[in-house]
Amino acid sequence: MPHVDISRLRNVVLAGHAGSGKTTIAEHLLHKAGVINRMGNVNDGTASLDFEPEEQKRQLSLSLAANTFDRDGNHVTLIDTPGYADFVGEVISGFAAADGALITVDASGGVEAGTETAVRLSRSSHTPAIFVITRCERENADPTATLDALREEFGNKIAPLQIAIGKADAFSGYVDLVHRKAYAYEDGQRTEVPVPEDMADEVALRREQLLEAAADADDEVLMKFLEGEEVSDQELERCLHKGVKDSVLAPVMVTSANRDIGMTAMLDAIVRYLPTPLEEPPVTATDPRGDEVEVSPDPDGPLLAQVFKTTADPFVGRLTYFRVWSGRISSHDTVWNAEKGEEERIAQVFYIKGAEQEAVDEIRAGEIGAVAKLAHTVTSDSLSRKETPLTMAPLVYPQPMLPVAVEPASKADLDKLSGALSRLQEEDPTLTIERNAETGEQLLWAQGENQIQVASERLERKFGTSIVTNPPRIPYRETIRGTAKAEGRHKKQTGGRGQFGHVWLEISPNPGAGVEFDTKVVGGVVPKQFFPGVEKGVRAVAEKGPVAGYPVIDFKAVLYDGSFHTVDSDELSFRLAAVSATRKGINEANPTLLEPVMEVEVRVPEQYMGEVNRDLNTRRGRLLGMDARDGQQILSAHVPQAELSTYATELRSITGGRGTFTAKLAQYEEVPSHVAQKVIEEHRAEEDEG
Ligand SMILES: Nc1nc2c(ncn2[C@@H]2O[C@H](COP(=O)(O)OP(=O)(O)OP(=O)(O)O)[C@@H](O)[C@H]2O)c(=O)[nH]1
Ligand SMILES: [Mg+2]
Repeated sequence: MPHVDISRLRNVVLAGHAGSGKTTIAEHLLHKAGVINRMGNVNDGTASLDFEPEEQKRQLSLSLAANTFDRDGNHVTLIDTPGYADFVGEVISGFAAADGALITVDASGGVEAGTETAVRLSRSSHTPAIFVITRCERENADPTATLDALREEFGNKIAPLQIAIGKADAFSGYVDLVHRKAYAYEDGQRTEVPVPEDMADEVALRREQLLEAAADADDEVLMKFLEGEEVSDQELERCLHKGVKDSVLAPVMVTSANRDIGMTAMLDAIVRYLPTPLEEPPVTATDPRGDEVEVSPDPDGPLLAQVFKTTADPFVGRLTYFRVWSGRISSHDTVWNAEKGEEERIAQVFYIKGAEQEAVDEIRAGEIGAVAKLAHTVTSDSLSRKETPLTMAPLVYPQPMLPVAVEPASKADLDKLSGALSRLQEEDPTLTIERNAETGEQLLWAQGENQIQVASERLERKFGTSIVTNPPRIPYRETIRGTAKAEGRHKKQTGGRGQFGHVWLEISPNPGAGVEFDTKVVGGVVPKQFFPGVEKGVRAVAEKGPVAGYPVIDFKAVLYDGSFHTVDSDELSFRLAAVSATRKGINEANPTLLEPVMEVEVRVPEQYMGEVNRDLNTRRGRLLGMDARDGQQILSAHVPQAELSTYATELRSITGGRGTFTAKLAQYEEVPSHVAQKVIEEHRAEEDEG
């Protein structure tokens, strides 16, 4: 594909609720433009942008994928993204690279959680959008009701560009409200027809809504509109383009990919209404002094590019997708990664063509490209020149809230595991990996269970590593509530020199002050040189408590009596004597099990409050307060960590994907006895096994 001028580029992200038809639309557009010879289908795993085996198996998208087609001399790059909430990171990446968005809305589903996410990202990334009502011919589809739902949710800036003729099985075409023309389809053939008479009122009402929204974008048109003067088609088109570009309005189109209705109109709308990179405001970057600089979309300006995706490609290895904002990156170039302070050698640069790449001489400002085998650069990094180092604000991905413990499935997998996990995380910045120092577990934090499932399949396919996952261990603690005195004696007589140590310890609570050791020995019954041995014994027991093997916190042990043998006593003997005394003492001092309790903040739309609250109650949660912020309700509560291990999944199902939460450790609290009993039994069972 030869380069075109920056004023002829469109970078368009497709986003919307899961299953609303994004990939199918992309397939139609690419096919119409002749980029793919055969029209693929999501349902039989042949869609060109759902090319990963994990996607084909599930018949849905899991990763962003891109391809470019030509429309009347304009290069339109489509970035298809997944709708499923676990993979929202891909949508964030897609928005970061695009100048405009197509937001799909299923005609029978209306405004769903995925729609809201797309709208939120379109706003936060200042990416203008066109809404596409999809699957209008399906049973129960109601495109006009969907339009109204959009207006209700997002207000008057939602501007109908078309309205549907018929709905569900009777859906047969649309009225173009800009040009006041109607189109009917038969067997995919579009013919212009008179506007159906019975739609006259509806057409008048919707055109009024369109004009009202458009007038907001342009004072001249506004005057005409208010004075009831005629607005010409061209004026309206110009005004709509301006309104979309400035995010003053968002047009709405109606389609059915299955009946091939509205696809050509969508091609026209992309080119006509969505902004070119040249129309985008300058991006803000930071220079090494920390000063902000505005960088304009100029192919001859200083280089500024940002990486929005990294993937492990089976053929070319690590593949980095980037968007050039200014300047250009050529094949065999050397660029500068200012975040890492490293030079990167560029091999061949490519255009992204679905699963494949097309070699090109350079990627220019406004274009999206890829390069293989970068050494230091990861997603979100900026690329510039060493003479003009610049960084853009990093992409912000949601914190993963669902932890699982990961173990290699076999000995052979053990060696490869940590390398494979870090490459996996490179591909998906919404996953994090953590080695929990206390439980010794390798934790994978994810957005949801599906992401974990997909991650495990990818580990196997791409990196040849099999894993098993388990709920993470809860880092319980033990402590004591009472006081006890306990004796420990270690004596061994073997052939020559024996072993002898004998101590009396007083064990008492030491709230909030950790483990402490002290001595109150009178008359040298235990000589000083054995004190360290005694202390080691106490601390060894504190590391692995007698109740369920968890660390014992907040107790004090005082050595106050004992005896020794001039020949046989040594440090080891006293250590062993102290171990036995400490264990006994703790067991007699009313030991208890403590659990980590998290401070949880849940954000949900008002209507889910009751249900979320009830659910928190069943998790032994204690409500701390409620608050309203940005139109959402915020609940804060103390909830034991043990009750939160699958909360990310449950909250999503309660709130239809609209709820989010954060959690941080608040304090340790006593475990209720029925729960404690279970933990102790599990510990015993493990001891028996091991
Ligand atoms: N009846 C009907 N079904 C459609 C239409 N467009 C897509 N579908 C079907 O809807 C399902 C989802 O379509 P996709 O294109 O995979 O939707 P998506 O938005 O890419 O889905 P995710 O990638 O999971 O977010 C598939 O079974 C499609 O065949 C349409 O116009 N009419
Ligand atoms: Mg898809």
